[in-house]
Amino acid sequence: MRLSLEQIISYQTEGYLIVPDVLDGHDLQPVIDELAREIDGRARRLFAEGKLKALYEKEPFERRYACLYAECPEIGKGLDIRSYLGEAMFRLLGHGKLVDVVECLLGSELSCNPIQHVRAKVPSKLAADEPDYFQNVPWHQDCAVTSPDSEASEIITFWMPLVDATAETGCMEVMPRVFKQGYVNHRAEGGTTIDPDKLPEAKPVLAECPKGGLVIMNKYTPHRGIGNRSDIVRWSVDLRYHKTGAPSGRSSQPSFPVRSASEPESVLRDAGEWRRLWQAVKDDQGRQLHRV
Ligand SMILES: O=C(O)CCC(=O)C(=O)O
Ligand SMILES: [Fe+2]
Repeated sequence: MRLSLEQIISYQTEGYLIVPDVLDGHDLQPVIDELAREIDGRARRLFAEGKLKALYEKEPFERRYACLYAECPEIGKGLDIRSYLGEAMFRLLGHGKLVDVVECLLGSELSCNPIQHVRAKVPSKLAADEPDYFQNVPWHQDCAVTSPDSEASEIITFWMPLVDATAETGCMEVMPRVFKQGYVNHRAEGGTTIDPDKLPEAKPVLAECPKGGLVIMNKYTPHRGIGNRSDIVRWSVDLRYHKTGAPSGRSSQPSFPVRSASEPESVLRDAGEWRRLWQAVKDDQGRQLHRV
C-alpha cells in the first residue's frame, strides 16, 4: 500500500496519521502465535514454581495474558521485543507492506530504529497497585527517549495494535499540530512525561485504530495511552524508522537497514544476526540515553 497525497499532507500537517488495513490477519498471525508461545513458556515456568494455580490454556490470545496476570503480575516481567527476539517479530519489523508505507514518508534508504516495543495493556481493573508506565503511558513526545544527537533526525513512530484499539480497550490520544513547537521539557518522575506546567493546551484526539492498521506519529507529537476499560488485553507493537545513516537516538543499540534502493543487498534478512546484535548490547543502555 502507498499513502495517498492527501494522507501524506495530513501527516505533515497534523503530526499523526491513522491508516487502516495496512496488514491483514495473515500478516499478523505469526507474531501473535510467537507471542502466545512466549506467554505459554512464561506461564509454565511460573506454574512449576507454584506461582500460578492454572495455565488458562483454553483462553484466546486476547484474554489469556489477563487471566495469568490477574494471578501473577510477574508473567509480564521484562516482556518486550528485545527480551525474546522472535523470528516472526523480526519479519514484521521489515515487512514489505509496512516498509512501503514508511517509504512514502522517508524515502528509500530506511532503517528500523532500535526503539521497538510490544505492550500488553491489561484491563485497568486488574492493574497492579504500583503504576506501570510501560502499559499506561503518560503524555510524552517520543523524542524524549532518544539522545539529543538525533535532534535533526526524522524518527517516525509506527504504532500497530494486535487487537482493535478503541476508547474502551485503551487506544492512544494524540495532540494534533503541536509537533511544530519541537521538544517540550519532560521529567522522569511518573514515567518519562511532559512537565505538567508545559503541557500544550491542544485538544487531544482519540487515535482509535483497528487491528491491521497503523498510527503514525511525528517524534514531537504529544501522546499518551488511555486506560483499558475492556476485558481483553490491548496488545500492540510500536516501532520507529529513520533514514539510514541518520543518528538513531540510540547509537549503542542496533539499527538495521530494511530497504535500500541504492544497495538492496544491505537489507538485513537474517534474524540470527539481528539477535546477535541485540545480545551484544548491555541491558540498561537505552534508559541512559533518555533526555531525562
Ligand atoms: O501503547 C501505548 O499506549 C503508548 C505507546 C507509545 O507511547 C508509543 O508507541 O510511542
Ligand atoms: Fe510514545
